[in-house]
Amino acid sequence: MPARPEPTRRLFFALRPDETVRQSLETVAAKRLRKAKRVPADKLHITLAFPGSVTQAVQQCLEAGAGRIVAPPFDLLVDHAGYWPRPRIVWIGPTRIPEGLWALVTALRQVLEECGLVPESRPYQPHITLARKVNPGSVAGEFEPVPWSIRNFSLVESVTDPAGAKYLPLRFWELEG
Ligand code: 2AM
Repeated sequence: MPARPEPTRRLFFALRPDETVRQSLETVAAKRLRKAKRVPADKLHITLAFPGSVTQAVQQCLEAGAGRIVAPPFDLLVDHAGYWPRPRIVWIGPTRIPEGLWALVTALRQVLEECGLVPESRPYQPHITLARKVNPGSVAGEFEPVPWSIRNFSLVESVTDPAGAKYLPLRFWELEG
């Protein structure tokens, strides 16, 4: 009998806003995207690294690696909006990528590699997806920049059910230094 494939979980490392920042991001999204179906407020985040579907052993490796990261807290300013035509995504993000964010993303990419995952070849573009499958016409206007103090990072599981993907935060690690 063929061996059953090992169960996997779809994981990503992310920055998750606290309630105050979440409300500010949601206000921006509501103003910019009056008509489009928006990403729900509790799903707003910045992906740091994307392991994708992994086995339990790889997950353990990723968690151990994340726990060894030594990186300082940092601040960022979400002050820029963009549109990617191919996935038809509207997003917002920081114009300036702080040193601390580079350090964290570089460290996480290294952890993924150490755990045997294919290295990410695309340059890192921090973004908060506000809506998918929308037309460029729905992007309009300036917005009040949102300051965000990053004090920790999370491991999140994306679970797909008939109602769409749910994001379940599994663990978080404090930034210190
Ligand atoms: P998105 O915000 O641009 O959609 C869960 O799916 C999270 O992982 C989402 O934030 C999504 O980014 C990101 N993600 C999905 N597929 C990805 C991939 N192949 N590479 C990097 N990030 C990905």
